[in-house]
Amino acid sequence: MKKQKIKQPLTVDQKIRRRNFLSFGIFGTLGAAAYGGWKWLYHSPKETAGVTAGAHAPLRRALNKTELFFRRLTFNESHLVKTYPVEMAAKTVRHNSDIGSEGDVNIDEWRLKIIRRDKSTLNISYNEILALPKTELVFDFKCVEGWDQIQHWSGVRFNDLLSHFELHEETKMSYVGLMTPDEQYYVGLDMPSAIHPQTILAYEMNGKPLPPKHGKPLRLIIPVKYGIKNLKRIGTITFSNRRPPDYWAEQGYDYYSGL
Ligand SMILES: Nc1nc2c(c(=O)[nH]1)N[C@H]1C(S)=C(S)[C@@H](COP(=O)(O)O)O[C@H]1N2
Ligand SMILES: [Mo]
Repeated sequence: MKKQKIKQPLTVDQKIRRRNFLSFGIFGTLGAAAYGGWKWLYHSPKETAGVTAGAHAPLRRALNKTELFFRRLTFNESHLVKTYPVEMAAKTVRHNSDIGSEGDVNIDEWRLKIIRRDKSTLNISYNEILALPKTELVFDFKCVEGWDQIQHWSGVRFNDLLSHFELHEETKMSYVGLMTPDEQYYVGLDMPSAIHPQTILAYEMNGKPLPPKHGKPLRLIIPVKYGIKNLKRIGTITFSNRRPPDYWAEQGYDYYSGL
């Protein structure tokens, strides 16, 4: 008679060994895949330094897609940033870097230069800006370096300035570029953020004309963005359908820098 092999139920030890084998197999494979992916990204070419810099090209492609996704999902012109009663505004306003806005400036000689779509330019004096409708804003200013402060700014809403000077064709473009008079500091903004109702060209801080270190005579205040985009001492404004140069994006910071 042939001996029949009876299938025995697995012992506890066998079960454990089998499960260990399976888990190590699965985690090992996932780990190897993750390592392979990381190595691929690590060795992938860096993006060509231009408007943005410092990231590996595939990562930048992913970042750009993520930016568009969140812009479409979360940005809404009618959504306002939280504002505060004026008494809550800091009396001693924090100060950060002064690239392109060091020292003083002569207000009588200063002009805001706006380059229209057709390349013709507008040269606007300080007094012409003061004559436009005034908007006040008390909000929590946030710097990427990790500080924030409730501050009080006033000036002309950027959108009001655009309508006053009939820059309708320009608002149909995708981006706005701002530069200091010496072109040492420059930022690029997407049009929806630029024409947001709380984006202002400020000439006052705590009800007084801007001191030189806070952007005399005119600075950008854009609460939907981090501090880096709030350019001090505006010299020139341009419009384009391609992203304008941006000082910090060239150093590897996020181009959009939205909140
Ligand atoms: N011209 C110019 N504007 C600038 C900067 C700069 O270095 N130069 N720094 C930016 C940064 S990083 C921040 S946080 C704010 C700080 O503004 P404040 O100095 O008025 O606090 O200005 C922004 N605008
Ligand atoms: Mo900043």
